[in-house]
Formats: sequence, structure tokens, C-alpha cells
Amino acid sequence: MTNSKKALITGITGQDGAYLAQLLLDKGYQVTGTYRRTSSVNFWRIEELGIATHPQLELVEFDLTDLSSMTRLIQRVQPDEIYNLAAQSFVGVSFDQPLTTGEITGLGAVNLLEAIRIVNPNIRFYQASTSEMFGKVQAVPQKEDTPFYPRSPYGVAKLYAHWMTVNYRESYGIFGASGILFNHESPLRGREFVTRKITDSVAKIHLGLQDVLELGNMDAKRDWGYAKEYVEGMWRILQADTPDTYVLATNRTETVRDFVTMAFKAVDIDLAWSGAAENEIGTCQKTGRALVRVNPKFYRPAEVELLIGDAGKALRELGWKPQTTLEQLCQMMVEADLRRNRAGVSF
Ligand code: NDP
Ligand code: GDR
Repeated sequence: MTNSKKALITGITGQDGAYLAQLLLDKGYQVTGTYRRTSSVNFWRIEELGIATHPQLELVEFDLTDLSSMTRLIQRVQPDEIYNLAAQSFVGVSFDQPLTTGEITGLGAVNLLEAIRIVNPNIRFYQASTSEMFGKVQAVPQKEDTPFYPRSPYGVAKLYAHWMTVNYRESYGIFGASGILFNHESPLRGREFVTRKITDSVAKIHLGLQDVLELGNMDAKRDWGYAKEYVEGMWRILQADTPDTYVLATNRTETVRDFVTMAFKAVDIDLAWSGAAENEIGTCQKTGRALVRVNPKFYRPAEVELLIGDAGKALRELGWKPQTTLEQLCQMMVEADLRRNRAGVSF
């Protein structure tokens, strides 16, 4: 299928960037994806999806903190749509690197908005906002009008970028839309995030490549969906008649502990939990072997305890709703990690 539309995706080497590129290429878009210069290229996700050498995909080196290169890139590509997915996206690291996180995750979005304002205010802009902006629970389920209370430098930076998107929408009439996405996972999730850390460890433990899985706060509750479905929501947000803000979520929440139990179940291991807080352990019911342990080094200085989203507005206005259950998602991730570990691949 071909289509005359052009899209620019920042952060194509990340989980969502890869899935979104695949979706837009399937729709016939001409896609320009940006990646950061590093000593070794990081294209494993787009390679796994089989799109790295797609004739309608252009890959461009770019850094979100560099306004001049961004302006030139937008001038050259003249995209119809820009999806700003690039960010320092790991909450834990944001406590150690608050300034870098602010520059990339917060100011980076404003660089793009400024470039759009200068080059072509008709370009549609999607900002990857996050449920981390809700942070400390003010109301449940969280939706578009729930008050924000971010609990990390990442959440604060994202909130700044979110409000700047709204501000450019209101001040300059730019089509600045924002998706407040709750956690979404997949086999392409980075291994530092808890779901993938769990499924990769479960695969390794099952294959005898690892002894124990160490985690931080097991009581945190998250609303986890499937990333591939969430990028479809991003696209729908940019096809709406007017720019707006939408929550994408599943409206189901589970603890980290529940996800661990589910992941071990996917390899036929039933866990028994004992102890509390720092002393909690998960043991194999059959053998009594300790497989999961808490290590306080993974605790965060401030935690987001409970996220559960209401995506009713996205369903009503965009016809978007999640389809994959958490059990299916978890199974898919464990199977992918079993395959990778059996093949000796470490992504
Ligand atoms: P990833 O961490 O997988 O990807 C982030 C991307 O940003 C990578 O391509 C990364 O490049 C790139 N990047 C980082 N710093 C810069 C920089 N200075 N200049 C240019 N590119 C940079 O995130 P996800 O795909 O999971 O998430 C996509 C977006 O959605 C992020 O903004 C995230 O904060 C947000 N979000 C994610 C949610 C989720 O559950 N996944 C939920 C809500 C929001 P490199 O590969 O080189 O590191
Ligand atoms: P989150 O995702 O912070 O919600 O941000 P992450 O998977 O890192 O943490 C989820 C919860 O699990 C707890 N946890 C651990 N987390 C990690 N990473 N490692 C551990 O060992 C561990 N043990 C317990 C955390 O404390 C937390 O409560 C993700 C990112 O994708 C953001 O970019 C995005 O905006 C939000 O989701 C929505």
C-alpha cells in the first residue's frame, strides 16, 4: 500500500518507535526515523520486525537536544506528522540523572514544538505523555481530568513537555496532541523495565542460565497493556479532527508480584510467597528453591504505588480499545525470551 503521507518518528530504536514505524509503513507512509549516534548501532528491534531495510524507511542520526539539526531535518523532510517518542524513559535512572532527563524528556519536546512553529505550523505533533504524570494517587481510575502529581524527575519532565504541547496548541494553533499512555509492554521492551526483566529472568532460570531474580518494590501496581496496540492509538490520536489529550490504558491493575507469579506459571512453575518487604521471597512450590528475592537497591526514592487508567474517551472518540489480556502478553514475552535465550541472543 502507498500513501502520500510522511511521518517523522523520534526514538525509532525504542520499543514504541519500532512498532509505530511498522504500523505506518504498513499504512503506506514514508517514514523517517531518528536514532542517536552511539559507538554501536541499536537496530535490533526494527531488525526483529523485518523493517530495517524497508524501502520507505529512512534512518537519520539526530539528538533531541539539538534544535538546529532538528529544524534542518524537519525543513528537509517536510513531514505531515511527527511522533515524539524519544526520551530518557527509565524512571529509576531519572533520579540519578535529573538534569539530563529534564533536557531530553522535557526540553527536547519543546525543541520539536519550536522547530514546527518555525518551519511549518501545520505539521501534526504527537507527544508521548505518560501515566507517571499522575504519580501519587489523587483519584482512581485515572483519566484525562485527574490532577497530576508526578513522583520522579522523569514524571516532572514529562509533565512539562505535556503542558508545553497543550500550550503550543492553545497559543499558536499547532496540532499538538498528547497521549497519556499507561505502561505498555511487549517482547521488544527494554530489559531494564520490570516486565521484561522478569520474563527474561524466568526464561533464564527455566533454562538453567540464572539462579535467582532480584527485584525492588513488589507491591507497586501497574496497568499493563500491549505496546503494539498502543501505537495504533497514537496514530488514531493524530488522525482526529482536533488536537486533544487522550488516556490509553486497559483499566486493569496488578502488582509486580502478580506479574512475577504469572510469568513463572508460563513455564509451569508455581511460586509460594513468604516474608515481607525486604525479606520477601518467592520459592518454587515443588522444590522449595528460592527463585525470587527482594533487593532494596532496586527501590526508588519516591514510588508511584497505583496506576489504573480509564480509556473511555479514546474508545468513544477514536474507537480505540485494548484487546490483549495481561496473561496473553506475559506468555508472549516469556516465549520470546525463551527463544532468544535458547538461541544465545541477548537483547
Ligand atoms: P524506549 O526507552 O524504548 O525508547 C526511547 C527512545 O528514545 C530510544 O529510541 C532512545 O534511543 C531515544 N532517545 C533517548 N534519548 C535521546 C536523545 N537525546 N535524542 C534522541 N533520541 C533519544 O521507550 P518506549 O519506546 O517504551 O517509549 C516511547 C516513549 O513513550 C518515551 O517517550 C516514553 O517515555 C513514553 N512512554 C512509554 C510508556 C511505556 O510504557 N513504554 C508509557 C508512557 C509513555 P536509544 O535507543 O539510543 O537509547
Ligand atoms: P515504570 O516502569 O517505572 O512504571 O515506567 P518499570 O517497569 O521500570 O517499573 C514498574 C514498577 O516496578 C517496580 N519494580 C521494578 N522496576 C524495575 N525497573 N526493576 C526492578 O527490579 C523492579 N522491582 C520493582 C518499580 O518500582 C515500579 O513501581 C514505565 C516506563 O516505560 C516509563 O517511560 C513510562 O512512562 C511508564 O512506564 C508509564
